[in-house]
Amino acid sequence: MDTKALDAIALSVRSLSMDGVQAANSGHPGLPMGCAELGAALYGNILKINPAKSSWIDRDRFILSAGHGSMFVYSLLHLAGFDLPYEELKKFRQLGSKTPGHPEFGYTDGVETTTGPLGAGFSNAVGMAIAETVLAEKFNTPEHSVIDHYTYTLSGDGCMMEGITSEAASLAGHLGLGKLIVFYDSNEITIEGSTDLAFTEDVAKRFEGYNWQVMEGDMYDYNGIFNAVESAKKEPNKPTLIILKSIIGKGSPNKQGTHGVHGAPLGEEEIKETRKALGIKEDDAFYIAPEAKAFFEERRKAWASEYEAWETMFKAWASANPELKKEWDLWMSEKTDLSDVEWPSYSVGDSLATRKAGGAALQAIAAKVTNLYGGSADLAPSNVTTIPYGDYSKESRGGRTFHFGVREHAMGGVANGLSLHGGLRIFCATFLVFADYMRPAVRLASIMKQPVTYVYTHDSFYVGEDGPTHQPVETVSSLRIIPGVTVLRPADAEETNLAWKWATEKTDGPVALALTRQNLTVFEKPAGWEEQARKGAYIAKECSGTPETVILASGSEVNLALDAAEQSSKNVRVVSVLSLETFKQQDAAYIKSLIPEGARVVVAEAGVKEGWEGFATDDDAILCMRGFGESGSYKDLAKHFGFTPENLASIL
Ligand SMILES: Cc1ncc(C[n+]2csc(CCOP(=O)(O)OP(=O)(O)O)c2C)c(N)n1
Ligand SMILES: [Mg+2]
Repeated sequence: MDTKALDAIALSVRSLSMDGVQAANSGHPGLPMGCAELGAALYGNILKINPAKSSWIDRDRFILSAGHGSMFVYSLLHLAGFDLPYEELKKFRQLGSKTPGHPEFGYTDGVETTTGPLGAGFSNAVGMAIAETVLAEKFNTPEHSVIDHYTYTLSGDGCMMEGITSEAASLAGHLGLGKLIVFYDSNEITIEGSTDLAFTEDVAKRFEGYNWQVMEGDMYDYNGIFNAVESAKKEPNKPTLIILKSIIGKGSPNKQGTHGVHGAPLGEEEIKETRKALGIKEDDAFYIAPEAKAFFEERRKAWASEYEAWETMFKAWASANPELKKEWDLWMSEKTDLSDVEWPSYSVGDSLATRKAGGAALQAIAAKVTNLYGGSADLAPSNVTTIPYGDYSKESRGGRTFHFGVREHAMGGVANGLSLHGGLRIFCATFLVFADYMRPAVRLASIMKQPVTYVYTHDSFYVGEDGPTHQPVETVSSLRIIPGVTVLRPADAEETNLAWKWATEKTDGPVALALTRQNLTVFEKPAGWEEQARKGAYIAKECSGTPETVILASGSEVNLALDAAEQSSKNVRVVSVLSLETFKQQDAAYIKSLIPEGARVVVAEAGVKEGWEGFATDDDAILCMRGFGESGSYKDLAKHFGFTPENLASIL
């Protein structure tokens, strides 16, 4: 171990970080300065990466869960030789730079996931560690281990306080993810001051309770860190938490150890003092120690040869296992081939819940798309999401059904990590009303353009007796307003096939499926409806003559609209809106082809009206929910809330 070189790296991280934050006049110098030695140890010695091939599938993953300390990763990625030029460090937090305020997946070479919402990165790391075990189980042979890497993350006090971390840690411990190694930057400082204000629990005991291996050490003791990592690697059955006592902002003579250095520039004066204390010339901004540069020049050669050795092994594996290699190529390709899927088929008049139809579509896809994995937050029987390829567990890494437990937020974060890792297509499931428990993760999936599919069943007051807590009212609308989230609310089993197809073909963002608990009747559709439905909406039932009224309905309300149209004496066209947001993005001509000028427009959806107002002729023309649900049989509730053909017909 070359501690002199590591010290030079740590010094450079401190210098680059404090100067980056100072230049931006905003940001967080405390974490990068406080954890600089760990950064040096990680990028200097521990991580198996190849900056020249940053997408190498078998690289170790490093995730800065405490995303506010972003200059930590930027400094290290630059030093290590990722595609992050020196000039970018000087443009920290500027529009268009590769050094945004928090690490953003897809913007910066070497950044594995978007972090900032505390705890999110931790949950992503759990997902990545699971993905590693899945791919290793699938592709490794006794002769060749083509997948064999670790997942590391750095979490702070904030991450440790967040509930998502507890959920994800509990799951990771249960699953015995031995190749997950978490460093905890225990500086006992958060924004408001000392952690004594709000956080005095024994984190070590907590994680031991989760069935983790826990070690404690000093952030500034390289040997201690290396030994801890070695011990972590020797424990294949438990994830490891390495708690490192540290000093926030270490190196700043007057501010270190205080919350003042958490999220504010040091200031010109203190930067001068700090440079003096660190042995950097007074005006040497963005200083990089020559020893650090020289060290990484050598390190890159070592990384390159390690990578070449893997490639050679990979080629040998590929030629020895041509069938596996074929599957590998399928798994690793971004697009999913659905051409062989034997879709369940239905007849007009069939009556089944879209959750059931969803389950059938999922099974049909899973039979052909062998890298489709997923599960539910303990609601698989209700969500109808179990696929018949065994359970994923500590003992069985080959099972394709995850049991996330009752942990919706972590499920969302873990799903993101599974997807980000590469190689897998991921779905997860819960009741629609609990989508709110995982909303931050859905938002991050969208920001990161991850094609995760959310199966949200029990999508309205038709849930019935469980009452208002279980009856989504605002949930569909609130998912639709997250940019980049495609929300599909299919109206029958055939639309559900299309919805699953849509979700599985998507490569650039999450899809939420809103599915019913109650039965819906399969209705007759015009030729070519699928192509039109891809535009978000299509004419489900045409009337004779010019339509006087057009009903825009989604999901279960399409059946209702068809019945109401039948009862009405007017010329009524029924439009099924599978994806409201997609429909809104169509050109005026398409929208007009469905909603002719002059027609009365009535909207029916068993949710709040927000999102639909622009279409409806007036407020009286919207059949929606104007409050929360009630407990009762769904038939009684439908009457109570006016979701009857008679009532809808009365406003046409
Ligand atoms: C979910 C979430 N809540 C709040 C914040 C705002 N925030 C950013 S950093 C921080 C304190 C974090 O403390 P710690 O993790 O100990 O970081 P340190 O001060 O040690 O750098 C808070 C509350 C956030 N980023 N994410
Ligand atoms: Mg802290």
